[in-house]
Amino acid sequence: MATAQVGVVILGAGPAGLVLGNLLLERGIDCVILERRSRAAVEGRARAGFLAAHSVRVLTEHGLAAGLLARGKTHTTCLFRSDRGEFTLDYGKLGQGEAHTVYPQQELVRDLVAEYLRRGGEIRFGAEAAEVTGGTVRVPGGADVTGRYVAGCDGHRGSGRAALTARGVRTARRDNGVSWLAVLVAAPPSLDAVGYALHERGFAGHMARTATVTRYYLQCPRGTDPADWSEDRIWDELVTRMRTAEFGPLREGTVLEKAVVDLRSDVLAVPGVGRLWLAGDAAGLISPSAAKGANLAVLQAESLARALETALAQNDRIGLARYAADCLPRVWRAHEFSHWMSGLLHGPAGPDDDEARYARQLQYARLESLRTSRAHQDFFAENYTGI
Ligand code: RFL
Repeated sequence: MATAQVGVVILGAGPAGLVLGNLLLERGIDCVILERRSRAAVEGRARAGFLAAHSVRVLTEHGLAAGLLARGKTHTTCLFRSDRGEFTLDYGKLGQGEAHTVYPQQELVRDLVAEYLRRGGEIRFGAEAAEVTGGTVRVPGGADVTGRYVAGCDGHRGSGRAALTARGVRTARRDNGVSWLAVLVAAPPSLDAVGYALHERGFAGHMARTATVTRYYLQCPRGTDPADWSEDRIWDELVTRMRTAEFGPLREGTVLEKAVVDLRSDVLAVPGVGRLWLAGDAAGLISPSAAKGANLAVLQAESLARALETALAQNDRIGLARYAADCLPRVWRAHEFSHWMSGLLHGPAGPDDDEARYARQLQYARLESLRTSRAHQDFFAENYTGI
């Protein structure tokens, strides 16, 4: 059974779908969001935390930033550690002079859900989009929903992406071959900055989230089971890789969550065809090495809202073609930097042979260039904060 047609059916209530929904409502376009999980699950899922200046500008311009402006923390420095010492980059004074705002993704999602509902929007939680055909979305156990357009914002494993690839849209893909154990701990940040530690045992990272919660990353082999990492093992490894004997202790706390993230990236050749258009992780997955995923989701949602407004008002798809043309070069810049970061952070895996020694020396040379070259630092800052 099909319900009445809406302007846009949005799949997924993550950052991409919720920003898009809010921007469409602001433009007077009717939409409905289908989300397969419960509201509590969506609002409790801890992932990203670093919002680029562009994301903050978009959210502010559209009345979606009250929470992050009130509770987010500004970050302008990051530091690098290795057996050659430690240095800090004040990226807020380099490149374009931009900052990050640290605001946990689940809090942003909570704010976006509340604002979307306040604007009169409809979200169906527990409604999984099983299949997209033309403008119609099949929801098992519920009524089909039809829109003039469908926006697939349902992540990398969602139905939007599956429908596009089934239509022959091709993907460009890279597997970095490494994984990270992503850990969330109940402890205040140990550093004022994001910390990147290069170590022969593998990369370790420190990222602030809130005054009481910190995210840490530990590079681990592909196929790692998080259950093999006890709290003691996690802290022992963090202490070693973050070189606390040399640079000072970490503030330890209970491990709240641990998950393994494989560093993989891909981009669809076009983010939409006909009545189906994608944004966020659905359109492409970016490895978390440079914290770009949520920022690309906001960028694409803003651009897609504009394109859909034109398409609905003028009944043409020029705006949608422009969406692809505008976004893809920026997406690829983010991927290029993410790939560069990955090369900086990860030493060679496997035996200590000639190739491994060569790869490690390249890693140190890159780090040394970043420590000493103002041009390199400006490049870093521009790409680190830009989108
Ligand atoms: P999301 O957030 O995955 O939301 C998709 C939503 O769609 C729902 N869904 C469906 N609903 C209906 N029908 C279906 N068939 C559906 N299939 C799925 C899901 O339940 C979900 O609610 O995608 P979106 O909106 O594109 O947002 C992308 C971001 O979440 C992601 O890129 C970032 O979290 C990546 N990321 C980071 N990005 C940053 O910009 N800065 C960071 O600091 C940062 N840190 C991270 C990260 C990702 C991480 N993990 C877990 C991969 C840290 C980690 C550990």
